Amino acid sequence: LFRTRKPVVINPTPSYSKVYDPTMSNPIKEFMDVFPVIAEELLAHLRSLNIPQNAIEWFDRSMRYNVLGGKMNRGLTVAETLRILKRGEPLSEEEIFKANLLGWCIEWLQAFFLVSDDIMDDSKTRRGQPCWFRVEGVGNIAINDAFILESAIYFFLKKHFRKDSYYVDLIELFHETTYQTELGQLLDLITAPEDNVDLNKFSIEKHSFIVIYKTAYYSFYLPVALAMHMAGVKDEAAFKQAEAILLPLGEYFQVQDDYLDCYGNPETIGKIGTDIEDNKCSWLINQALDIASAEQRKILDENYGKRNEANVKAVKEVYVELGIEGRFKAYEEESYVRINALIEKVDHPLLSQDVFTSFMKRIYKRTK
Ligand code: GPP
Ligand code: MG
Ligand code: MG
Ligand code: MG
Repeated sequence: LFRTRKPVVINPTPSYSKVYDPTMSNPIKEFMDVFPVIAEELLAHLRSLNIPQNAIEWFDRSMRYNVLGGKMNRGLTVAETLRILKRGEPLSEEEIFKANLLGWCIEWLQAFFLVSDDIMDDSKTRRGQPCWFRVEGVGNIAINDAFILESAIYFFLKKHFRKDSYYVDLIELFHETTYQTELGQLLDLITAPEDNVDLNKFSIEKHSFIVIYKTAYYSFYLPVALAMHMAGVKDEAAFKQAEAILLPLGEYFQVQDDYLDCYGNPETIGKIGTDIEDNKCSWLINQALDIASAEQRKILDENYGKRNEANVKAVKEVYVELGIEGRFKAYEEESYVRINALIEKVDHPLLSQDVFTSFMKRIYKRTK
């Protein structure tokens, strides 16, 4: 029956061609080339179910809107790491495809998180366009779209890794990482109740837990651990050693995100910060609470967590008085030195320091 139905043609849509540039370097091109292939796999599967055409079109649109358009750092890291772990031995075409497919699985995971996070944070824009739930006609359907984005990961894993010895490791890793991220998101949300602003709830220890769980595991540990599985690493000690660097690196990355929420250029970061009005346990407010005078503390108590420009402005003025930006710059330098010292101690024979230095190079002093 479905053979007679008109197939959905996967022409690059604007959001794909926006990120696809034929002159880009090989690893990026190799990565980008995988997207149309696996997007078509999903759509072909839907067609085989005889799901009505309008659902296929919805699915396709949600996938393009939410998976594409990011920096793709996480996705690109899997193949990059695999290359480093294989010490320059050329990867086969199959290995390149599979590593990039795993990279796309992270991008799908991230799409699932971001669609959900933007609803929870009541955000306005993401990657320079309205958050998916704000698109006309989407609304709460975005919640189900987020679930579908997550399910696609396990569809891809089954299709391409079912026969590999490390198939179960991949599934477990995605499940565990998702759980860790959800725990971080839980603490992020309950530390920031909208109706009850209480800055006493914040602490730098809580902040550290939140950011390691909500960001570092899926953004930093996951891509490297996936590549390690593909490279045949089995020794638990190697995974532990990688984690010991990638979590601090991810923590530093999320502190940058907190900083950019307030001081970044929305045009560059593609989103408008909402941490102050959302009553978030951000790195910035924790620094301010640490050094505020009694009067400054009073201003913060009265203005933090309110959805009003004047209140946000009052908080930002206290940040200026306290030199919070300067404290961030010092933290950035300190993190660079501290994490590089950790990297220098990496000595597991199945790892390489280059895995971590390439990460650091990419994020140090980032502006987006
Ligand atoms: C980002 O925090 C956190 C996530 C993307 C994890 C979401 C987890 C879920 C289980 C939904 P953020 O809110 O600071 O990110 P941004 O600044 O990009 O909105
Ligand atoms: Mg959030
Ligand atoms: Mg958010
Ligand atoms: Mg943020």
